[in-house]
Amino acid sequence: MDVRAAVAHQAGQPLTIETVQLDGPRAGEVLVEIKATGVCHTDAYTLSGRDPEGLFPAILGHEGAGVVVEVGAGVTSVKPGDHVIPLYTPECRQCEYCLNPKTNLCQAIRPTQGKGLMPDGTSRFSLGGQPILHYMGTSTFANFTVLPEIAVAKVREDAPFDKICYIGCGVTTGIGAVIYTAKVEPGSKVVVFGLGGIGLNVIQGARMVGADMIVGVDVNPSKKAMAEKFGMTHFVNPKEVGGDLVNYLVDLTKGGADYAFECVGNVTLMRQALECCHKGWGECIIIGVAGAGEEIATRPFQLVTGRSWRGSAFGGARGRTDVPKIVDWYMEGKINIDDLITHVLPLEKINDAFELMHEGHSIRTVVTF
Ligand code: NAD
Ligand code: AHE
Ligand code: ZN
Repeated sequence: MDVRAAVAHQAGQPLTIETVQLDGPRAGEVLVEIKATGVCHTDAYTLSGRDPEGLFPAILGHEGAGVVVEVGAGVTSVKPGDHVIPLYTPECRQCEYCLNPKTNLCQAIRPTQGKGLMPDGTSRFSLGGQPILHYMGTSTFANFTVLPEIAVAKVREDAPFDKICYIGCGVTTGIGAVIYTAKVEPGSKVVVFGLGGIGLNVIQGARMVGADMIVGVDVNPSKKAMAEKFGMTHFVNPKEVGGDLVNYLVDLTKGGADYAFECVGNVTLMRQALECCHKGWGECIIIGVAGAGEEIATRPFQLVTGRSWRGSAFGGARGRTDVPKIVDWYMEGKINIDDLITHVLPLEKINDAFELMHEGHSIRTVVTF
């Protein structure tokens, strides 16, 4: 079938809106009509050429929501008409990883997903007879996409696509990092580096679990008001801190953070986020994605003395199990998504979403089809 997609032909070039061909779902796959998709910083990161796994030409996008149109042979968990959120972290419920409660990183299809292919090693998208690659197993910058059955979460049908698409990445990543990865306790002191689409959800999660002090760190002061609305108690602009940022944060938190979250993807901040943690127990959660070749460093003494670095992908959430619950939280008014969606654009204007992000004008832009 013909589908309308934003194609990334080359790193560093704008996306182009084109009609591409999409093959139907094969065994174990589902065809989904994408109704809305968010634009996450990770899409911009891959488009920039800094992603070691970035492949072109590809259809980016991993924060979508839509309706199942057709299912391939053997698909039992969803049917045409079901509302779904695509999952870049699938949940097969059978692999060694899914069976281990310590991780959400299902590896059932990770090798082919990282190569921009479906699990059978081929692409469903093509243009002029040449394959176009999938991205993160989701490719939501197209009005139809094909996904493995294990990579869709079935959600309630009264939830609006243009809001719940954000649960496909940013909301789950931020709130999940607090509740599933860090398991932040009530009364905690939390420091959040980066008050964008992820960091604001970390703040919202920290407030939900009853953190006492929620410090937000961002170089863009225009993020302050929104962060306060979501629960930030103290704002720090590193450009306005006279001396050393780590010392400043340790003083502010009277000894250091119980939990610090890096939501930017900057290795210098990853070090500062670790070092502002409390001696003996402070945990630094790395959410931000750093560019090819970049590495983190600290004095090993920081770890010897009880601070730890951990990472979180998709907030530690198991998509088919946890995403429907997060949609319920939204519908029950327990979490706020609406205020974080600052812009809504048609697919034809998707490049503006990247521009708004780079200029620091948006939190989340949602593209509707
Ligand atoms: P964003 O662009 O919306 O937000 C980034 C924020 O960081 C902005 O507010 C910006 O002003 C701030 N910032 C930039 N440089 C800074 C600095 N030196 N000091 C303090 N603040 C600074 O991006 P986002 O969509 O929130 O994504 C954030 C990061 O999280 C990206 O690296 C993205 O790739 C990553 N991410 C990871 C996961 C995961 O599962 N681990 C999921 C989604 C996104
Ligand atoms: N391809 C990059 C890594 C990108 C990355 O870390 N992705 C996160 C999700 S970001 C969503 O916005 C993730 O889930 N990682 C786990 C995984 O298996 O990809 C690189 O450095 O190669
Ligand atoms: Zn994302």
